[in-house]
Amino acid sequence: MVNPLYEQNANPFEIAQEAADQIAKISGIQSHDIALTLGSGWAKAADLLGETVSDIPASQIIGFSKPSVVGHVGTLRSVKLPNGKHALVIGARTHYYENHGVRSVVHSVRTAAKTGAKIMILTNGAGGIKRQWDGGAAVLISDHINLTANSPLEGANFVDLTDLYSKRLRDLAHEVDSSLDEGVYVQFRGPHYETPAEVQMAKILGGDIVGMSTALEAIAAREMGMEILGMSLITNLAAGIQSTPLNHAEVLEAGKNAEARISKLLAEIIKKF
Ligand code: 8IG
Repeated sequence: MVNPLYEQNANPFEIAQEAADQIAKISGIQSHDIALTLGSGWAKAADLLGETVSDIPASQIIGFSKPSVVGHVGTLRSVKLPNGKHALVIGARTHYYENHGVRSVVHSVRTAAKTGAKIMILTNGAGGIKRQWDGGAAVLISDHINLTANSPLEGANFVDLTDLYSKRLRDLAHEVDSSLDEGVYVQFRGPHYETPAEVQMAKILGGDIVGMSTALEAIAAREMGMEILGMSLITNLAAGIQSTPLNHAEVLEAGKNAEARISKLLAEIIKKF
């Protein structure tokens, strides 16, 4: 079936509502409180959060496409947290570089909002511009620079992005781990990694982290009125900051090594919400 989001005249919010209705029906959970997108290196967090009520292949839900990247899982999981709240764990991220359009990129976030989620946690694996982040550091995203030259918003919708990455939620994260650094996330289009010159550009612009996701999703989440927490796992130093070439296998390996630690951290942070 062709993804209905590709139809020029489709209403992406209606399709997100339909997706949310399907999730409610399959999981039996009428409303979720928070949602998490788990990027590279963060997948284990899903198992630590609480009791899995339902694990739904994303391909069963309208508007979701199959993941195209090894290391990205493709399910939507409804988890009951120890405090009784319900979390929707999104293991199915569509990246901008897949060329399915921005509507597909942010469909999961819009769907999460339609399930009732008021808090959106966006995680990713990313490159670090700060040398001290070598070795699997988890970093809170304080702001972003969107270098995709695109927006998930359609029409004259002038959404405010001041405090896009909630100070309140970052403060709660710091209550769990006061040593957590913060940084500005720069979304590049990908899928190629940056040249060293582009990394220097990002640094001069005020960036600390380079990645290929999250910024467009955060904008869509804010449009939906959600409060956003962003976290990057620095799996590699950005090109030119580290002396050796980047490769995807090493990135996955670094993610795996950090996975248990950062997943536990995320689970602890969520308990505060
Ligand atoms: I993991 O160095 C991961 N994702 N753009 N640059 C960009 N994305 C990334 C990187 C990186 N590492």
